[in-house]
Amino acid sequence: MPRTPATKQPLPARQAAAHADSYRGHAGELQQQAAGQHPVLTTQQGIAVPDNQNTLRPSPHGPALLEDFILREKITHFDHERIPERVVHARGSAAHGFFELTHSLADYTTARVLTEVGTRTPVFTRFSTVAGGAGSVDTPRDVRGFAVKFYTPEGNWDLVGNNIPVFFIQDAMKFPDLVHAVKMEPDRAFPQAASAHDTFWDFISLMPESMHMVMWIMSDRTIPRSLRMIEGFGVHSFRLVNAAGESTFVKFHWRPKLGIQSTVWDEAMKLQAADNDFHRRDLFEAIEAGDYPEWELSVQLFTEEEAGSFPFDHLDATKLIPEELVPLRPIGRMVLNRWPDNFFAETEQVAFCPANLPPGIDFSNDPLLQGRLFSYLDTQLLRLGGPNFVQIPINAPKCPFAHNQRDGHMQMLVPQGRVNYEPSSLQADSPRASQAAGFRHVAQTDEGSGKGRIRPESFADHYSQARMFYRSQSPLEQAHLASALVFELSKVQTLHVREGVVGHLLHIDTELAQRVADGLALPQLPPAPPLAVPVQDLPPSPALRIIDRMKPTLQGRCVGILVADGSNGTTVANLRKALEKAGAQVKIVAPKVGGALLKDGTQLPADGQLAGTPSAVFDAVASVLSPEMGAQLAREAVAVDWFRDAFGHLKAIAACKGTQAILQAGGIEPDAGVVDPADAQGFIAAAQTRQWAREPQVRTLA
Ligand code: HDE
Repeated sequence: MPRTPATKQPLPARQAAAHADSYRGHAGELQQQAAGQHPVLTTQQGIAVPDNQNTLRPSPHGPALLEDFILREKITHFDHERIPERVVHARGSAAHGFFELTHSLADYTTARVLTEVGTRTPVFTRFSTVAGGAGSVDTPRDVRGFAVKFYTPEGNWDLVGNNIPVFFIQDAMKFPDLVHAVKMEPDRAFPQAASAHDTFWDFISLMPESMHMVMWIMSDRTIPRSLRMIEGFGVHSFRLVNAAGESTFVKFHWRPKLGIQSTVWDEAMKLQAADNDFHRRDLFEAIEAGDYPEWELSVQLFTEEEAGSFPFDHLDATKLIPEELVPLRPIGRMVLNRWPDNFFAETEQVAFCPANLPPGIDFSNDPLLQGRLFSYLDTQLLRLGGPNFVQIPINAPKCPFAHNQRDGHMQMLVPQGRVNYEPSSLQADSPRASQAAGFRHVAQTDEGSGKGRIRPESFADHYSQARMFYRSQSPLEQAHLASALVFELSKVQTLHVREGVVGHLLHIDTELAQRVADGLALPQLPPAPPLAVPVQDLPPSPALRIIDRMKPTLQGRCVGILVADGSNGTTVANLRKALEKAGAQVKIVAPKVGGALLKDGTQLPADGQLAGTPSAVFDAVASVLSPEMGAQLAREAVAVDWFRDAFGHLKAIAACKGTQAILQAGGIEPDAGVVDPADAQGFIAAAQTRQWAREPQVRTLA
């Protein structure tokens, strides 16, 4: 007999049953709240479950019985719920939608997705950060993955890009080293989701080809405000192939309809604390509200001869082709209009691969792309457990398919017939290869000089485009970039690594190098590393800026209005109406989540509690407070921070008279971006952009 502690006397059998029932009954009552016809809960084998709350045991305090197949099945399945996360791009958010072609590329390609104007091709698009694990935050300084799976009538096309048009390295051979260097350090397992540490910058300081990418990652591009406001790039040159077999090089660009917008660095850091899921929530809420994010797809097309005249190699993924050199041609739009039904089944299990191309699109010889063609399938075999992952609904093509691949782990299909090989003569409907419909590889001649671990000489210029990028930025963006380098290198403990990076900057721009050296308090400028080829002064490309390209609109933006007991309801209602009319989403913030008792005696519910809803989550803020509540909140650090941060993050503020005490407590000297909430139009005009003119007042622009 099992011993029972004195305080736990065994209950008589009937009493124990009643106890279990009452527990079930309680859970049942809670479940009653969800209306509807509930199906009977079953095991995976379809056996109805009599009780989903209590383990099978021989007596009320007896051990669990091994016989309890319901418990064992439930726990075993749970134990196996996790699969390996992606080695890079582990944290992501995705949505369903469509791609609609607006301009045919029939002169250049046979791919139906790029020739049938007006056709809507279903897509699934996943955005990701690169370095952090699946449970890391949404807003670190990091590249964003921008991967689109087009379910075309000729098979899946995966355009697996990033929000930056270039990459760190020129050859796939270096990728594992790059990723090891940027991920958390192996002996200490930190930092998570951050490049600001020794191993990353050590690698970078020894990798001159990464300098162009370094300019991009230190720019505001890597701290986006919203995934709906990022660009996307296919990065590599691909080829389009037309019916005559002629090929044209192509680069793919996604441009967000809402314009590009980033945060400022202090805001990005505060967002990390405020909401780990800031970007995921933003995308979810926009889609739920029917405010569907949209991007325009454009192409840059160029011939082999034109490529030969560029002052860089178009097969080198550390180089971009300036829009001023090869203009962008818009060809279609992508709209994301449906959140996945299930995160794991879709967002986690989706498997993108740059090798998935329909006939009419082909690869180029970019050595980085060539390595990627191998890597994605290989990693997915491990991550998704075997060769049948294409049968998972999110990965399966939506066009007819027929092949002789059989068996393997988790085979979900039930192939019919005797024939699973080719050539064969026994079955009339067994699949056959087709020259006419099949994928066409562009015939290329490459005389070559023989086998070897070779890098072309045309890949040797590592600094000219880095210089072009830096010099194309506005003065504020240059200052942000310099500050980002100072921030990152200040987290690097090894002096020679800091110096090594500054040495490279000398080849990009001496003033930038000096700024960073000053920011790090280096006693003198370190030497620049030797140059393989001279740095060219390429013409600046204004299209590379982002500050000028934020759209002056409240569409897609969110404004927080702070209220408290005694607030004037009419002012709040008028402001809200005007903001919503201008396209903004409005959220009410109050000291208590139940809301505020307004001056007119009505209760205004809040969307967020002040302490848990910092101003960093909004694009602009307003407050309507009575003088008494203003004075009271001026003594609350969280209220003072609300305004001080909004001001420091260059946001428009609509502050009523009652709020003045809080502004004073925060040391805020109102400027043109601080208006009265009664002036709704003035506030809307100010909220459509950031208050860039304020920036020199709130931080030192090194
Ligand atoms: Fe990736 N990359 N990558 N990458 N990549 C992966 O594939 C790899 C590169 C990109 O939302 C992995 O299924 C190599 C460039 C995105 O699921 C892996 C090289 C670009 C995603 C892999 C690169 C990308 C990945 C990890 C250098 C922009 C996430 C899990 C040769 C053009 C896709 C997986 C998603 C994911 C390998 C470089 C974009 C390990 C070897 C350049 C957006 O296979």
